[in-house]
Amino acid sequence: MRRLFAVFMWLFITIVVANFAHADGPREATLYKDPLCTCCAAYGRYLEANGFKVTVIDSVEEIDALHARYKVPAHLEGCHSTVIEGYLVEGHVPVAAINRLLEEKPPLPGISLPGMPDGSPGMSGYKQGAFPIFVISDDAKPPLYSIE
Ligand SMILES: [Cu+2]
Repeated sequence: MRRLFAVFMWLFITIVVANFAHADGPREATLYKDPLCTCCAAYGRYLEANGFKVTVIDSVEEIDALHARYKVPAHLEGCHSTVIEGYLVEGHVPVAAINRLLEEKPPLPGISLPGMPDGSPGMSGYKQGAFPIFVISDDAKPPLYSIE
C-alpha cells in the first residue's frame, strides 16, 4: 500500500514538473517578412499579444529559401513566413491552429492560410467566412488542417 502511494506521488510530481517545464517562458517564433509589408508586421504583433516571443527578420531572400526548403507550392505561399518549433506557418494563420499544431506535433512541414483574407490576424477588414487552414503539401488540392 505504501509502495503504491509512493508510485502515485512519483507520478504526480512528474506531471507537475513536466507542466512547469512546459510553461517555461513564451514559445519562440521567427517571422520572415518583406521590410515594406505592414500586415506582416501586424501579424508579428498579434503573435506577441498571444504569448509568443517573436523575432522579426526582414528578408525576401530568406522567405524564398524557406519556401524551397519546406516545398511550399505557389498557391500556399503567404505574404510572410513564420517558423515555430520547426513548423512553417504561412500567412495570417490564427493562433488556435498554431497551438493545435504545437500540441499535436503531427509529422507535416507546416500549415498555411493563403490569400490574406479580410479580418484574419494582422489584416484589416471583417471576416467574411471561415478560414481554411491547409497542410503544406505539393498536392494540387492540399489537405485541410483545420477551419478557423
Ligand atoms: Cu499579409
